[in-house]
Amino acid sequence: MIWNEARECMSRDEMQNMQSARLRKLVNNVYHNVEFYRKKMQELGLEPGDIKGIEDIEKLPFTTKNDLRDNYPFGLLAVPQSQIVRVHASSGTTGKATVVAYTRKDIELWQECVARDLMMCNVTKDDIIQVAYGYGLFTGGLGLHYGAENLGCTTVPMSTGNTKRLVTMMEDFRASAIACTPSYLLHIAEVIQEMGALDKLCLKTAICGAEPWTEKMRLQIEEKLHIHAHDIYGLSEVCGPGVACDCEFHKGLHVQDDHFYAEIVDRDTLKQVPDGTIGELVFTTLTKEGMPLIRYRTKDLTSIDHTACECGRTTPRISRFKGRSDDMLIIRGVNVFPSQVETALLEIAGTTPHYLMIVDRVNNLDTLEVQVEVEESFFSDEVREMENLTKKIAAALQSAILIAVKVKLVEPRTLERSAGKSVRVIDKRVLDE
Ligand code: DLL
Repeated sequence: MIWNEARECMSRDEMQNMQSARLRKLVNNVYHNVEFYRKKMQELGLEPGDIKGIEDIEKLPFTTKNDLRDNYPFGLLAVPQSQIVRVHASSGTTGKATVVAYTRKDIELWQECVARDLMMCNVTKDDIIQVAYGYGLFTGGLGLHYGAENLGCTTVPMSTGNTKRLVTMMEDFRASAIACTPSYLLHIAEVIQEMGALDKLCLKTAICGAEPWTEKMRLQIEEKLHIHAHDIYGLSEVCGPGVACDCEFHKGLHVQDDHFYAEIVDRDTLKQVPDGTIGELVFTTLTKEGMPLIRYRTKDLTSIDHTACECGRTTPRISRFKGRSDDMLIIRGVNVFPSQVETALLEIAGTTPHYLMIVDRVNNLDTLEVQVEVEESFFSDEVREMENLTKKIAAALQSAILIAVKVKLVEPRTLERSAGKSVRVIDKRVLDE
């Protein structure tokens, strides 16, 4: 079953009963099969029988990325390695990769979650979908691929790179959906424009995720390509894409919470916060077999809403991501998120969503330069016009992030494009250390 009305439209009480039963089973399983969790629970004086239902989840210890690294590669398996049929890994910028391992049932569960998400985006078996996330250790390509096949879509494993060929095939195959990072889709849109292909395409839906993006950028993609764009979220540690996705109402991302139990906790106290309050997203994988995780701290910042959605689903919704707590820059003591810069830029006519923030330290003072690509028509020889635009952007950024910013306008298509996750920040302060 894919559109799982029984699960996605359950009453909260019914869902909590199911989650409680699953949590009890999970805790019992990890206590007996994963030494790391047994030790952590023993340190807290906890036994499996102390966890009676989902309301007891706060008693359980957290798991962090460092715990995964310390147990690299297979120290957190809850089953013998012979039952593992697939491994993925995310590289990370420091230290060892974090590895995730799946049993056959885990892969089936993952496929079902991605298929449910695609249905949320109104994708059906009649669609032809190009999967343009990277294939390989990254979960994006294979995750979307198996989910789309599970739904019955005609699935084209494009992977990334060779954007012209992608556009040609989009036209020739009459592809109606594409799955890729939002920044790559913006680049694809530029190539479509260069090739004069827009009117020849049948594209109607994009399923974008794997990196933070703003609602404004989503609307801009919809407008440029005349399509519906959806936000899909996931992380390899929990399974990959398919953990949450937004429906046609775009009022938050529905979490598949029969499998992934979401909590939002205060970043300092690590206590749960009420609905609507921003905090760190924490997941417990209720049904995974190979490498189940308890209270995994994602570092992603969002809030949760347990009210039913206009689409009829009762699954909780998490708000569009504000960023990651570790993406947050502290510049001259002020917290700055790249998403604030993106939102401010997209308000100003003539700018594009292609920008790069360069943070440096000169004479012990932090500096921020924001390079912004401007539209062709605005990049004129009129020095005064350019100066005015520069001043306007600097003022808008200063009021958005509360620190002075040096703005540098750059010509269209000069900032590097990425087919995977985009690079928005170069922090020279860190690199110099
Ligand atoms: O990025 C899985 C994925 C693939 C999601 C394709 C969606 C589509 P990781 O490489 O482990 O897995 O990176 C996970 O990426 O903790 C977030 O910080 C960020 N992220 C993922 N989706 C979104 C999104 C994949 N829709 C990390 N909005 C997560 C904002 C996202 N950030």
